[in-house]
Amino acid sequence: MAQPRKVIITCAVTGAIHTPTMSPQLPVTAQEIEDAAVGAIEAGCAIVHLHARDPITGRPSQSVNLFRDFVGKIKGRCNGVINLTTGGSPAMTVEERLQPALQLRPEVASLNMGSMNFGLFPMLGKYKDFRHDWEPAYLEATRDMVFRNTFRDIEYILSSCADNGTRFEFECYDTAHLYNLAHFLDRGLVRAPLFVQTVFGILGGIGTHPDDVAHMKRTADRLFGDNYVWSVLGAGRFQMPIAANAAAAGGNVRVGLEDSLWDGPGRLAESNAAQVRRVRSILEDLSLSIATPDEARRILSLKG
Ligand code: KMH
Ligand code: ZN
Repeated sequence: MAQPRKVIITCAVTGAIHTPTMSPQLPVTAQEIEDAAVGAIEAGCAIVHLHARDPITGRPSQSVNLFRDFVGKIKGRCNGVINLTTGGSPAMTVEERLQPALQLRPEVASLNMGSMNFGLFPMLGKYKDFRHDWEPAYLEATRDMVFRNTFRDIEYILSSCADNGTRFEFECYDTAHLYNLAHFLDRGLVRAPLFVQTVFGILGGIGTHPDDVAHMKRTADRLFGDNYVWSVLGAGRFQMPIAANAAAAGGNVRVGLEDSLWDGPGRLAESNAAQVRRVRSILEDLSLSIATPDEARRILSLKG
């Protein structure tokens, strides 16, 4: 009898989109990021996608020392797969963004598959009385900012990590990014199984309509056939609807406070673990089974 499909849950615990004013639950310090990651894995995710923040200001940071601190401790406390960002924040250079993954050699690192606008400024209208001076300026600056991921940048990250066994969560925010990934596959610079994280609802990328989800999947199916593992991430209030839609259509899911601070209309999520529990119960209601970290390692051919 065929084995049931196992759904991989990724939890992105803090990111660089939200700022500390937006939720008291957003992990900031190394201890908070460590506890959030371990809590999410205990709640049922297989992979934790990690960014770091300056512990005093809460600003996104790619300091390798900050990452080293919590990565080692998370590994000491659980068996979850560690995925380190190479996206950092749209305000950082690609060299800066690469350093944690390059030096700490995680099983997985994110890799953003194209340049795009990345508009965080609409959030300015929803918050006042920011806790830190940098927060409104950070959001405002994205009006003019390009999230730069040129072909040379992508190649630079791939070649820099080529010898460390890291595999990638390919972040695709629009159909063009799928074609970019197909280009790198044709050139032999990436290999199957490709872990394709299709991203919905970032201002600058594809939207959140079910047609958008279906179109990304159709395009990926056509370009990659059986050579890819499909996952989805819906930003903000679209997190759970898109997860449910894609899971029912054969996809894997990403949740976490990086992508949405919410647990329902007007209700902040109490933790990353709470979002993992929420998506897990949706998946189980769909009669789907959840992948353990070791099952995710097998599905994605990780180095372990
Ligand atoms: N913040 C997400 C929309 C990265 O870290 O490389 C995409 C992301 C990028 O996670
Ligand atoms: Zn990220």
